[in-house]
Amino acid sequence: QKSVAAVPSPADEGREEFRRGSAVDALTRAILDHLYFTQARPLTLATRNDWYMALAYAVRDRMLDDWLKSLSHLRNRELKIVSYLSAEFLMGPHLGNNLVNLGIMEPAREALAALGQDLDELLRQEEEPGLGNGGLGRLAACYLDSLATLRVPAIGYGIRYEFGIFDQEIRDGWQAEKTDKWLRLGNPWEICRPEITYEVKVGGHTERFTDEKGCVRVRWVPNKVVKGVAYDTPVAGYRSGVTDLLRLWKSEAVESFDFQAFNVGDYYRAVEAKIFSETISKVLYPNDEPEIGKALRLGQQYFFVSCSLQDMVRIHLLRENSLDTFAASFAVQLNDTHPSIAVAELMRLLVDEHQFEWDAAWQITRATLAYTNHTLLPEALEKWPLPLFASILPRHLEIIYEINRRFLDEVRLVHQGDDQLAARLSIIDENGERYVRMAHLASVGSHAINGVAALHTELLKQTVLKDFYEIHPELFRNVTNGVTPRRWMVLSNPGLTRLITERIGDGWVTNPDELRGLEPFVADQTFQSAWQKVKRENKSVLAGVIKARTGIVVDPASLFDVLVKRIHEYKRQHLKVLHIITLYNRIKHDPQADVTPRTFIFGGKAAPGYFMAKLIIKLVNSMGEVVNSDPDVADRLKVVFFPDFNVTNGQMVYPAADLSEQISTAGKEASGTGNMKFSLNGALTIGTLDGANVEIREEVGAENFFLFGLTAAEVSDLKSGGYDPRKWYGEKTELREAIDQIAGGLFSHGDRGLFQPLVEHLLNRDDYLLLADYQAYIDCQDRVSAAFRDRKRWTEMSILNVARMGKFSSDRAIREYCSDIWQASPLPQD
Ligand code: Z57
Repeated sequence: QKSVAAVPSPADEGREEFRRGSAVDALTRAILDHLYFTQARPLTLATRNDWYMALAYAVRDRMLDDWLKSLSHLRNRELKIVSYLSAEFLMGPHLGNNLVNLGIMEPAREALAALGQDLDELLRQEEEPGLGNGGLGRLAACYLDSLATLRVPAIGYGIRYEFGIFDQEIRDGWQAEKTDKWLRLGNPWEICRPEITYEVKVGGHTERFTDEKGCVRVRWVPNKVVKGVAYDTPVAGYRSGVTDLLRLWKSEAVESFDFQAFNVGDYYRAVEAKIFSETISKVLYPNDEPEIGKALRLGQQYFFVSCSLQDMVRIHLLRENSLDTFAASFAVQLNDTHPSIAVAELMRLLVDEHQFEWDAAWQITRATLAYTNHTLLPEALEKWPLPLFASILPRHLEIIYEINRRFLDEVRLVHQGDDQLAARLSIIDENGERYVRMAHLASVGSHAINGVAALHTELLKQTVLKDFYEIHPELFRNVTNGVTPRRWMVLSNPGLTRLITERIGDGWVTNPDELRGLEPFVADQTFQSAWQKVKRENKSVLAGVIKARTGIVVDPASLFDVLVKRIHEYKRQHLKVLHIITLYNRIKHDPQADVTPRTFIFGGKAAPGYFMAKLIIKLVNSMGEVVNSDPDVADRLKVVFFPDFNVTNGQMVYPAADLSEQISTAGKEASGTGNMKFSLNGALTIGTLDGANVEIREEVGAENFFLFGLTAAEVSDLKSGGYDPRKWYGEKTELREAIDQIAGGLFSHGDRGLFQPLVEHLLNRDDYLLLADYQAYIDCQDRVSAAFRDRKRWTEMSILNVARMGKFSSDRAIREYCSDIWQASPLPQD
């Protein structure tokens, strides 16, 4: 092996050659070269990881042409850059996705086969970058895929956590958390940019001084300074010729700061400062809702926002010599309130560092920023205790006070005498202990505020942001979430992809409204059998994985009834448990009972500090043990808790589902995106009128969707009338029996204490109205069982679900953001 790495020549001739016939040869050569020159391994000693790395580098090389071309557009002042600020990017494994988007899956498979390697095995070798908790982080990843596919210049900015979301193990039925060491074997997809670094100040105090022009200015004297270093990952569009950028910041010590301390002999302090610096990007907070008062979390948010805005300022100044036109260069989207400190930081950069007048700076800030809200749960709205905020970001607190003063003055001018209104709108919560309300900061500092599903946006306007909506209705938009069909169909469900493409061509991958072209085949016998065969094969594959990971044997002919998502009481995993216990009891009461065989598959992580969520996991496993081992059940019901639900596992689960469980209390789930992944893969949904379920049902047709439960309006009426769960408990026999069994120790070897907190919660509070929705859910599940027995009808419904899901592509969502919020356009084709 003497040749240099076989990189496709940047010359067009080389790319054409590579894209056509000799792609396989070129890949073979490239893999061998990387094995030798990058991994420094002779063939005889190469491990599976060596092969994976060699392949990954060979694939990355093939992204460089488009990437470097796209990066050069960042300097083109005509093009607006979308900047997606997110504390989480749940990208999932890169290799498979890049092979799909570059269109080289088959050449890669062939090249490896000739080398005696199995592509699927190498795909499994990648440790996914789990830099997110759940829906919000995964949405950011889908949006990057769509931005690149739609040729929109974009940068995703976030944090390069050294440890992402923990790996979940199940021990004795309980969740155990294991540190996610995703960088252990190296990360071939990122490129460190040691020259792209910014300093970020922390703590200290502010001082006033008079500048050379005689103006009073503010100086922030921090007590710590840290450095952010850029790590870049290319994000290839689906055969679009554009590759966008994911730029994540790693925190490091600032050499100069260290050095000072070292000079005065304070070695220990210097090391301490280094440790503090490196702590900032150390670990992802594993909660799907905020922990208030965690200084490090605020430090993380400010750290990545400051690095990102400084980077945007640098890029803008490569295009223009003044920051006046900053808003024409960048559209900055705030993914929830986590990056909302950007409002104050952009003001600080403009006013303190670039000598802007307040009003001009404010105009630029609002024109640049827009805010997406992802939750209505009051406990999930971020707020920071004032003293904590002041100790970390003293200058920002002053700026926020000034923003707030001017904002409330305007409010008072228009709504004279309404002091209540001003107090409700204030960025500072003054009811008792004082807090900075981040959703208010984000709303005041943005030119657009959006919810993530139609119902969610309506409820936002009526509840958490009601006062903002009333004074500025023109700021509000809805952009219903979407997911990328590249990862969630083409990559994860090749069988279905092949079948669909045989019938209607492959245009649907970028234009999923073309899936409607499947409708003429709904009743077609041959097509139906092929459809069933694909689903059956996906179920068999999953059954194999379930056996390997849990030891439980499941029957691929049974109805795969799946509930996978973060564990949270509002998502009501325990309502599903009540359903399973009910079916179990029906069998126990009548061993001949006609129960449709089902496999119940649960998956999801609980926040490590969320006791009730962890208890729900234990309940699923304990109940499962009893049901699975009862001879009376005779394998008609099987309960599986699939450990460590993440993107990789999701790619196996969604394609194998018959039934998608979307059973949150109406009004609580902002959108949901798992609901879309299931339906796109031919699962039917049982769900409440919550989040995007409402729109999914509208699209697929009410007759192809199993609806149950209270509406959001009924939920709030019921609650305001004084909800008493005991009433339902008293009236519903099957419900009472199930709850009594949990309380009585049937699933805990007689221990009545174990699930008592859960039972007590249900009977005395039941915040999420499980008891009120129980009967409707059970009845609806009986309809599901009946429907599943009519195979032909079920298959038709499944096909229609896929055919009508086009709306839920993230491409559609991104087009809406581009036109309604960002005013951003695609790069012209070259
Ligand atoms: C998160 O994953 C979501 C909302 C949050 O406030 C936080 Br913090 C994390 C989720 C919503 O719960 C889903 O309903 C929604 O689909 C998703 O964000 C993406 O919008």
